[in-house]
Amino acid sequence: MERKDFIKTTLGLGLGIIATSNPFKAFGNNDYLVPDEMLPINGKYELPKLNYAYNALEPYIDAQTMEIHYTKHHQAYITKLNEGLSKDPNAIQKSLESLFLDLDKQSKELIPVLRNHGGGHWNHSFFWEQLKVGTAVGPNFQALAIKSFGSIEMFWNTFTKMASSIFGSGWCWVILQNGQLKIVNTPNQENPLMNAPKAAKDKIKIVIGLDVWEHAYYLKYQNKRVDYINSFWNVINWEVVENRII
Ligand code: MN3
Repeated sequence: MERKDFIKTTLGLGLGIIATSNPFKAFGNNDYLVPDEMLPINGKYELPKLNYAYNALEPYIDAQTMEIHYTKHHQAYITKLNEGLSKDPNAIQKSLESLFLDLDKQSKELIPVLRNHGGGHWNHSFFWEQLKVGTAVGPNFQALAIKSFGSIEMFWNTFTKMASSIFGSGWCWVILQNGQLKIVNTPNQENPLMNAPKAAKDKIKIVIGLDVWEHAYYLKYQNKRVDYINSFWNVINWEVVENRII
Protein backbone atom coordinates (compact mmCIF):
# COMPACT_ATOMS: atom_id res chain seq x y z
CA MET A 1 0.00 0.00 0.00
CA GLU A 2 1.31 3.45 -0.87
CA ARG A 3 1.99 5.80 2.00
CA LYS A 4 -0.77 8.17 0.93
CA ASP A 5 -3.26 5.32 0.72
CA PHE A 6 -2.17 4.14 4.11
CA ILE A 7 -2.62 7.56 5.67
CA LYS A 8 -5.98 8.02 4.02
CA THR A 9 -7.21 4.62 5.08
CA THR A 10 -5.97 4.78 8.63
CA LEU A 11 -6.78 8.40 9.36
CA GLY A 12 -9.83 8.72 7.13
CA LEU A 13 -9.19 12.37 6.50
CA GLY A 14 -11.79 12.49 3.80
CA LEU A 15 -10.03 15.22 1.89
CA GLY A 16 -10.17 13.35 -1.35
CA ILE A 17 -11.81 10.43 -3.01
CA ILE A 18 -8.94 8.75 -4.75
CA ALA A 19 -5.40 8.72 -3.45
CA THR A 20 -2.80 8.86 -6.17
CA SER A 21 0.93 9.45 -6.24
CA ASN A 22 0.19 13.01 -7.38
CA PRO A 23 -0.03 15.29 -4.34
CA PHE A 24 -2.73 17.33 -6.06
CA LYS A 25 -6.10 16.41 -7.40
CA ALA A 26 -8.61 18.18 -9.54
CA PHE A 27 -12.21 18.85 -8.61
CA GLY A 28 -14.14 18.70 -11.84
CA ASN A 29 -11.79 21.06 -13.62
CA ASN A 30 -8.21 20.27 -14.39
CA ASP A 31 -7.20 23.86 -13.83
CA TYR A 32 -8.55 23.75 -10.32
CA LEU A 33 -5.79 22.05 -8.44
CA VAL A 34 -6.26 21.75 -4.73
CA PRO A 35 -4.06 19.82 -2.38
CA ASP A 36 -5.40 16.38 -1.65
CA GLU A 37 -3.02 15.62 1.13
CA MET A 38 -0.91 18.72 1.51
CA LEU A 39 2.81 18.21 1.03
CA PRO A 40 5.43 20.77 0.05
CA ILE A 41 6.89 20.65 -3.47
CA ASN A 42 10.68 20.74 -3.35
CA GLY A 43 10.42 21.70 0.30
CA LYS A 44 8.10 24.68 -0.28
CA TYR A 45 4.38 25.26 -0.07
CA GLU A 46 2.82 27.48 -2.72
CA LEU A 47 -0.52 29.21 -3.22
CA PRO A 48 -3.00 26.72 -4.70
CA LYS A 49 -4.34 27.82 -8.06
CA LEU A 50 -7.85 29.29 -8.12
CA ASN A 51 -10.06 28.33 -11.04
CA TYR A 52 -12.19 31.43 -10.71
CA ALA A 53 -11.63 35.15 -11.06
CA TYR A 54 -11.50 37.43 -8.04
CA ASN A 55 -14.89 38.88 -9.00
CA ALA A 56 -16.55 35.48 -9.55
CA LEU A 57 -18.15 35.50 -6.10
CA GLU A 58 -19.69 38.96 -6.40
CA PRO A 59 -21.84 40.34 -4.89
CA TYR A 60 -21.39 38.04 -1.90
CA ILE A 61 -17.61 38.24 -1.65
CA ASP A 62 -16.19 41.28 -3.41
CA ALA A 63 -13.23 41.14 -5.81
CA GLN A 64 -10.98 43.40 -3.74
CA THR A 65 -11.42 41.27 -0.63
CA MET A 66 -10.76 38.11 -2.64
CA GLU A 67 -7.58 39.47 -4.17
CA ILE A 68 -6.12 40.80 -0.91
CA HIS A 69 -7.22 37.76 1.05
CA TYR A 70 -5.69 35.32 -1.43
CA THR A 71 -2.54 37.12 -2.58
CA LYS A 72 -1.60 38.84 0.70
CA HIS A 73 -3.11 37.06 3.71
CA HIS A 74 -2.89 33.51 2.40
CA GLN A 75 0.57 34.10 0.90
CA ALA A 76 1.83 35.44 4.24
CA TYR A 77 0.84 32.22 6.00
CA ILE A 78 2.66 30.21 3.34
CA THR A 79 5.81 32.32 3.57
CA LYS A 80 5.99 31.93 7.34
CA LEU A 81 5.14 28.23 7.19
CA ASN A 82 7.99 27.65 4.72
CA GLU A 83 10.38 29.59 6.95
CA GLY A 84 9.44 27.54 10.00
CA LEU A 85 9.51 24.18 8.21
CA SER A 86 12.91 24.89 6.64
CA LYS A 87 14.39 24.49 10.12
CA ASP A 88 12.87 21.03 10.58
CA PRO A 89 13.94 18.58 7.84
CA ASN A 90 11.94 15.77 9.43
CA ALA A 91 8.63 17.65 9.46
CA ILE A 92 9.05 18.83 5.88
CA GLN A 93 8.65 15.20 4.73
CA LYS A 94 5.20 14.92 6.27
CA SER A 95 1.80 16.16 5.15
CA LEU A 96 0.22 19.05 7.00
CA GLU A 97 -2.69 16.80 7.97
CA SER A 98 -0.46 14.23 9.66
CA LEU A 99 1.41 17.00 11.49
CA PHE A 100 -1.87 18.53 12.71
CA LEU A 101 -3.09 15.19 13.99
CA ASP A 102 0.15 14.75 15.96
CA LEU A 103 0.57 18.41 16.82
CA ASP A 104 1.43 17.79 20.47
CA LYS A 105 4.28 15.48 19.44
CA GLN A 106 6.11 18.18 17.46
CA SER A 107 8.93 20.34 18.77
CA LYS A 108 8.02 23.40 20.79
CA GLU A 109 9.44 25.59 18.00
CA LEU A 110 7.33 23.88 15.36
CA ILE A 111 3.98 23.77 17.19
CA PRO A 112 3.18 27.50 16.85
CA VAL A 113 4.38 27.47 13.20
CA LEU A 114 1.96 24.65 12.41
CA ARG A 115 -0.88 25.99 14.54
CA ASN A 116 -0.74 29.51 13.09
CA HIS A 117 0.83 29.36 9.62
CA GLY A 118 0.25 25.70 8.77
CA GLY A 119 -3.37 26.16 9.79
CA GLY A 120 -3.52 29.42 7.86
CA HIS A 121 -2.36 27.70 4.67
CA TRP A 122 -4.50 24.58 5.07
CA ASN A 123 -7.66 26.43 6.10
CA HIS A 124 -7.51 28.96 3.28
CA SER A 125 -6.80 26.25 0.66
CA PHE A 126 -9.82 24.37 1.96
CA PHE A 127 -11.91 27.57 1.92
CA TRP A 128 -11.13 28.61 -1.69
CA GLU A 129 -11.87 25.13 -2.94
CA GLN A 130 -15.48 25.18 -1.76
CA LEU A 131 -16.54 28.57 -3.24
CA LYS A 132 -18.77 28.93 -6.29
CA VAL A 133 -21.97 30.82 -7.03
CA GLY A 134 -25.04 28.93 -8.17
CA THR A 135 -24.74 25.29 -7.12
CA ALA A 136 -27.51 23.41 -5.31
CA VAL A 137 -27.33 21.41 -2.09
CA GLY A 138 -26.55 17.80 -2.98
CA PRO A 139 -28.51 14.72 -1.88
CA ASN A 140 -25.87 13.36 0.52
CA PHE A 141 -25.47 16.61 2.39
CA GLN A 142 -29.22 17.16 2.48
CA ALA A 143 -29.81 13.71 4.01
CA LEU A 144 -27.12 14.28 6.63
CA ALA A 145 -28.43 17.75 7.51
CA ILE A 146 -31.95 16.37 8.00
CA LYS A 147 -30.64 13.49 10.10
CA SER A 148 -28.42 15.75 12.22
CA PHE A 149 -30.44 18.96 12.53
CA GLY A 150 -34.00 18.15 11.41
CA SER A 151 -33.88 20.22 8.22
CA ILE A 152 -31.58 22.26 6.01
CA GLU A 153 -33.08 25.43 7.54
CA MET A 154 -32.28 24.26 11.07
CA PHE A 155 -28.76 23.31 9.98
CA TRP A 156 -28.25 26.79 8.57
CA ASN A 157 -29.74 28.52 11.64
CA THR A 158 -27.33 26.59 13.86
CA PHE A 159 -24.39 27.35 11.58
CA THR A 160 -25.09 31.11 11.51
CA LYS A 161 -25.56 31.17 15.29
CA MET A 162 -22.29 29.30 15.85
CA ALA A 163 -20.31 31.40 13.36
CA SER A 164 -21.72 34.61 14.86
CA SER A 165 -20.67 33.54 18.35
CA ILE A 166 -16.92 33.45 17.57
CA PHE A 167 -15.19 36.02 19.75
CA GLY A 168 -12.36 37.66 17.84
CA SER A 169 -10.86 35.73 14.91
CA GLY A 170 -11.55 32.13 14.02
CA TRP A 171 -13.28 29.60 11.81
CA CYS A 172 -16.66 27.89 11.87
CA TRP A 173 -16.60 24.30 10.59
CA VAL A 174 -19.07 21.62 9.62
CA ILE A 175 -17.61 18.22 10.35
CA LEU A 176 -18.88 14.69 9.85
CA GLN A 177 -18.29 12.42 12.81
CA ASN A 178 -19.93 9.09 13.59
CA GLY A 179 -22.46 9.63 10.83
CA GLN A 180 -23.60 13.01 12.16
CA LEU A 181 -22.89 16.54 11.01
CA LYS A 182 -21.59 18.78 13.77
CA ILE A 183 -20.72 22.46 13.84
CA VAL A 184 -17.59 23.49 15.70
CA ASN A 185 -15.63 26.72 16.03
CA THR A 186 -11.87 27.04 16.29
CA PRO A 187 -9.90 30.14 17.32
CA ASN A 188 -7.36 31.92 15.10
CA GLN A 189 -6.03 29.52 12.38
CA GLU A 190 -6.72 26.28 14.20
CA ASN A 191 -8.88 23.60 12.61
CA PRO A 192 -10.69 20.46 13.77
CA LEU A 193 -7.76 18.18 12.89
CA MET A 194 -5.68 19.93 15.56
CA ASN A 195 -8.38 19.82 18.20
CA ALA A 196 -9.71 16.35 17.55
CA PRO A 197 -9.83 14.10 20.60
CA LYS A 198 -7.37 11.28 19.96
CA ALA A 199 -9.92 8.47 20.02
CA ALA A 200 -12.11 10.18 17.48
CA LYS A 201 -9.49 11.40 15.02
CA ASP A 202 -10.03 8.61 12.54
CA LYS A 203 -13.71 9.42 12.25
CA ILE A 204 -13.57 13.10 11.41
CA LYS A 205 -14.19 14.52 7.97
CA ILE A 206 -14.16 18.27 7.56
CA VAL A 207 -17.00 19.21 5.24
CA ILE A 208 -17.30 23.02 5.22
CA GLY A 209 -15.18 25.81 6.70
CA LEU A 210 -15.95 29.51 7.00
CA ASP A 211 -13.26 32.10 7.62
CA VAL A 212 -14.68 34.46 10.23
CA TRP A 213 -11.66 36.75 10.48
CA GLU A 214 -12.48 40.40 9.85
CA HIS A 215 -10.04 40.40 6.90
CA ALA A 216 -12.45 38.01 5.14
CA TYR A 217 -15.33 40.47 5.09
CA TYR A 218 -14.54 43.89 6.55
CA LEU A 219 -14.12 45.84 3.27
CA LYS A 220 -17.64 44.94 2.20
CA TYR A 221 -19.54 44.19 5.39
CA GLN A 222 -17.64 46.23 8.02
CA ASN A 223 -19.10 45.31 11.43
CA LYS A 224 -22.07 43.39 9.94
CA ARG A 225 -20.59 39.95 10.43
CA VAL A 226 -23.97 38.24 10.33
CA ASP A 227 -24.61 39.58 6.81
CA TYR A 228 -21.31 38.06 5.69
CA ILE A 229 -22.20 34.74 7.30
CA ASN A 230 -25.61 34.71 5.64
CA SER A 231 -24.08 35.57 2.25
CA PHE A 232 -21.80 32.53 2.56
CA TRP A 233 -24.80 30.32 1.80
CA ASN A 234 -24.79 31.72 -1.77
CA VAL A 235 -21.16 30.84 -2.49
CA ILE A 236 -20.84 27.34 -1.08
CA ASN A 237 -19.84 24.96 -3.86
CA TRP A 238 -22.15 22.09 -2.98
CA GLU A 239 -20.51 19.83 -5.57
CA VAL A 240 -17.27 20.06 -3.61
CA VAL A 241 -19.15 19.48 -0.36
CA GLU A 242 -20.69 16.30 -1.78
CA ASN A 243 -17.23 15.07 -2.76
CA ARG A 244 -15.98 15.72 0.73
CA ILE A 245 -18.62 13.61 2.45
CA ILE A 246 -18.60 10.54 0.22
MN1 MN3 B 1 -8.50 34.50 6.07
